[in-house]
Amino acid sequence: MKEKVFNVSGMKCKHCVMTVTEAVSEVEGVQSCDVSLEKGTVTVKFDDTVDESEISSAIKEEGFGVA
Ligand SMILES: [Cu+2]
Repeated sequence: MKEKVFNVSGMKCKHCVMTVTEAVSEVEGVQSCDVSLEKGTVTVKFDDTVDESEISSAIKEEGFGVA
């Protein structure tokens, strides 16, 4: 199990949080996803089978920026 904190820009409201949470959770192998709107962070726990780029891509596809 790995854990990474992604810095995500563009999240402005609870709807954005839901959108990001759903997109990340849909990536196969992701165990949990915790979004902080205040900090602009997305903390993800995932299996070793998952590449970090899959997660950042899922976030970007929803129109948000990943640092
Ligand atoms: Cu929003």
